[in-house]
Amino acid sequence: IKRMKGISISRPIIYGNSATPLHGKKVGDSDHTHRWTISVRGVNNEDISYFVRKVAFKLHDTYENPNRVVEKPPFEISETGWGEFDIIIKIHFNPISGEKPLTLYHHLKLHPYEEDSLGNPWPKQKPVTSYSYDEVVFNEPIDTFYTLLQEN
Ligand code: SLL
Repeated sequence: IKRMKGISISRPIIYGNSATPLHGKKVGDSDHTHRWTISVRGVNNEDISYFVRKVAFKLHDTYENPNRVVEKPPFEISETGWGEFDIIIKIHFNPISGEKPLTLYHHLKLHPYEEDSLGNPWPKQKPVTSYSYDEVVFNEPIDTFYTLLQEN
């Protein structure tokens, strides 16, 4: 294998969650109040599966099977629940990259601020969202991986 000395290449990703209230609709016999989705995706929903092999989401231990692994896009998990907590996101890259997995943290957000940006109360059906933008930087990438990144 040949690494590209002195070269860095990066790819943007967006990760985070959206959430909507259940408004009293019962999910089984649970006390869940919200439906939410946590996701890792490309900018403008660009397919990231050429460099992302799989994504592992570690949920709060109150969830059944809190370790959720998504092997193909969309890299997301949808659930219902009642509380906010930190989700550990582990991104595994295409094996040809030789890269170690990248760990990210996201605080699941269910509740809006009191008002929207115009000072109006948050509309009851408007999803609450919390997303972060990040650049995944590959330092001295393996040459074949570098080529793959550039071709996509
Ligand atoms: C804490 N913020 O840190 C709280 C934990 C956990 C949320 C919130 C349970 C889902 C289920 C759920 O919504 N957990 O019943 O499976 O202590």
